[in-house]
Amino acid sequence: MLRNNRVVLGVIGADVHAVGNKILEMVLTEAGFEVINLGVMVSQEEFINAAVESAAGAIWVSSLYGHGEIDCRGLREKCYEAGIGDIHLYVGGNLVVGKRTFDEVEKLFKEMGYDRVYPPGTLPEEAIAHLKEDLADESATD
Ligand code: B12
Repeated sequence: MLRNNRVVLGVIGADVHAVGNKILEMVLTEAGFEVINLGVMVSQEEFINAAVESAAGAIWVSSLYGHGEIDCRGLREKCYEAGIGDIHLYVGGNLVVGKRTFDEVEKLFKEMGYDRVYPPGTLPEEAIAHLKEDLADESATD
């Protein structure tokens, strides 16, 4: 049994790329998750407030326009401050601009406290399988 099937979803910062967000909402919903979709141009505070209010098991952050490193930094710290430090934080999209390998990008975002980091072109189903594993592991240790 999964402890919690609620996922807060949104596109962080001043980013207006809306299509992937809609697709993620649809695929997560079809997979049986309850999605709290904050849409585009979402601040860190809005992610945190929605996760606290809904007692979500995970936050899925998208960043498509290249400013992910700035926009995403500090979200884990804000989770701790809000008392949800152990929530699963996933991030995906076009996270940085310039020539960096995905290994470098993944390392950077993991150091910022993200549990899972996805490159452009990731199929949502892949991340959904990870989410199911992560939430199932958690309920096994409850
Ligand atoms: C359409 C588009 C726009 C439209 C957006 C309209 C709208 N309201 O949606 C407009 C014209 C407004 C736009 C503007 C800009 N854009 Co634009 N845009 C695109 C374009 C052509 C398609 C985006 C799209 O819809 N893709 C289809 C969806 C289905 O894919 P997706 O968004 O990647 O999402 C999927 C995956 O990434 C993944 N995913 C996403 N998030 C997450 C999160 C998790 C947890 C997981 C598991 C998976 C996941 O799953 C999603 C579903 O399959 C892309 C190029 C491209 N081919 O991707 C550029 C692109 C994203 N844009 C880009 C840029 C630079 C900009 C601008 C900065 C341009 C400018 N100088 O003004 C502005 C930024 C405006 C802003 N404030 O956001 C760059 C980003 C570069 C980077 N980050 O490396 C791209 C890649 C173009 C390029 N090659 O340079 N853009």
